[in-house]
Amino acid sequence: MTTDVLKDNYDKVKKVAMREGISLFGVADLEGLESEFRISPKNVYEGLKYGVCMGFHLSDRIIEGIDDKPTKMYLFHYKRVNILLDEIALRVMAFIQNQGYDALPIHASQISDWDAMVGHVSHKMIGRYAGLGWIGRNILLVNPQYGSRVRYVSIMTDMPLKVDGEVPGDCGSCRKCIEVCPAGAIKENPEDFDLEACYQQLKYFRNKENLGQYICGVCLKVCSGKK
Ligand code: B12
Ligand code: SF4
Ligand code: SF4
Repeated sequence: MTTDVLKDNYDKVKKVAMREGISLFGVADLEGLESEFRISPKNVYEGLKYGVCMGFHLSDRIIEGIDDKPTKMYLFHYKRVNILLDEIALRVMAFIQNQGYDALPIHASQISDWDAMVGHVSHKMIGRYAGLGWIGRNILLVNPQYGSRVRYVSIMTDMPLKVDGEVPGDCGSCRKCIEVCPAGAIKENPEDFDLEACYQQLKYFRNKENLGQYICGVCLKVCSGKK
């Protein structure tokens, strides 16, 4: 496969995604990451070597409205953005299939295993290898431009594409999210993140604030990227 074909395919898929309103687009090489997929049977993902990750920059105005807990406006926004991302993924998937290749959409926010609290494939992992950002102290994917205020969706495909690859970046001296997290879940190192504390806080918000969803948004608000 020549680099021209890879770039041409990449440009075509990116154009479709951007036309649909996507803010961030990147492609990851998924070879060697199969152990991270929680999809069965295996033939569903076999041979899909490329991961297309697409991000939607959330409304800064809505995020700015969050103080120490999620707002109703954030709840509605969260739901609509998930629907939009899933629809965009379907359109991009259809485009790829119409070109004669296979494409597997990974839904924006589906939990496939509630006990393990995981989805089929991690968008943060694909996004990281697609050059869209780094894993921050809040363990979210932090994009240099939009910070953590981005929601993602991914597509796995066998369409040969130019790969972006991981780009360097880290939180540096920033510690804003550590200070504001109501659960005290965020630590100096992402590896020490207290997932159980975060989950219990989201459960509290879901019940006490009558949201019906595990959302928070406090660590998104302070992680706004460079402007
Ligand atoms: C289940 C889930 C949750 C669970 C717990 C998740 C968990 N186990 O970590 C709960 C309910 C607690 C939760 C909370 C939140 N979530 Co959530 N969640 C998910 C979901 C559906 C699945 C995540 C999953 O499979 N995790 C399993 C672990 C293994 O993977 P991971 O943590 O995603 O990624 C790690 C590994 O891949 C590893 N890694 C990275 N690269 C590599 C490479 C190799 C080789 C290896 C081995 C590992 C590795 O590091 C990553 C970061 O720690 C995803 C959607 C998706 N499909 O990705 C959204 C998602 C992660 N959530 C998201 C968000 C925004 C939130 C909340 C802010 C809630 C809200 N919307 O207000 C909080 C934030 C909490 C926090 N600080 O992380 C966004 C993150 C966007 C971003 N900018 O990063 C996602 C991607 C949804 C989306 N469509 O955008 N979530
Ligand atoms: S708020 Fe600062 S420390 Fe926290 S994840 Fe974002 S950049 Fe990193
Ligand atoms: S989602 Fe809320 S509770 Fe969880 S780490 Fe972020 S600020 Fe803390």
